[in-house]
Amino acid sequence: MPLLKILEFPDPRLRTVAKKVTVFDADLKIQVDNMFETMYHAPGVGLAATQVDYHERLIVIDVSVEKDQPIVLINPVIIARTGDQLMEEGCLSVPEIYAEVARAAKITVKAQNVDGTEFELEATELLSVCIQHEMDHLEGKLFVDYLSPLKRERVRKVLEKQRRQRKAKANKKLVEESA
Ligand code: K1U
Ligand code: ZN
Repeated sequence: MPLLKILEFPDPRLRTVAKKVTVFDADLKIQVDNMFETMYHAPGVGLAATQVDYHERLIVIDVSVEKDQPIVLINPVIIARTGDQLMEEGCLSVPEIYAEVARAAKITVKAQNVDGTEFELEATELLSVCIQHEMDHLEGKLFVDYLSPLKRERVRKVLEKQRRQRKAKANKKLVEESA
C-alpha cells in the first residue's frame, strides 16, 4: 500500500474545509488503509484526510501504545463537551513543533464507520485532544492558529529553515552519488 504525502504548513491546501463523506465504497476503505499506513509510518497518533490532500470528513486515530486500537471517524460531530485541559500538541503537518493548546477535557463524538454505520464514542485525555485536533484539520484549522501571531511567525521561519536544510542535504547526497 502506498504511503501518502503529508502536506506541511503553510501549504494553502491545509486550509480547505472538508466535505461530508456520502459514498461508503471500496475506494473509501482503500483511502482509510492508506491513511493508517501513513500515520503509523510517520509515526503519529492521528491523521486527518486534509493532511493528505483528500478533502472529505475522514479521520484515523490510534493512541494505544501497542498500536492495535485503530479508530476511524467519518463525518464526526462533537455532541457533548465538558471541562478543560491543557496538553502539549504536535502535528505531522508542522514537524518538530510542539505547543500547549487548551481543549475540552471530555467529549462525546458521533461518527460513522467505513460501512456508514453510526456510533458514539466518549473520549478523555490524549484521545479527546487528538479527536479535537484532527477535527480542526477538517475545518482547515491548525494547532498553530491558537498561538499568538508572533509565535506563529517564528514557527513559519523554523519550518522554512528545516526545509532549506532538508533540500541542501538531498542536493549534497545527489552530488556525492554522481561523483
Ligand atoms: O494531526 C496530526 O498531525 C497527528 C498528531 C496528532 C496529535 C498528537 C498529539 C496531540 C494532538 C494531536 C500526531 O500524531 S503528532 C506526533 C505525535 O504526537 C506522536 C508520535 C508518535 C508517538 C506518540 C505521539
Ligand atoms: Zn495535525
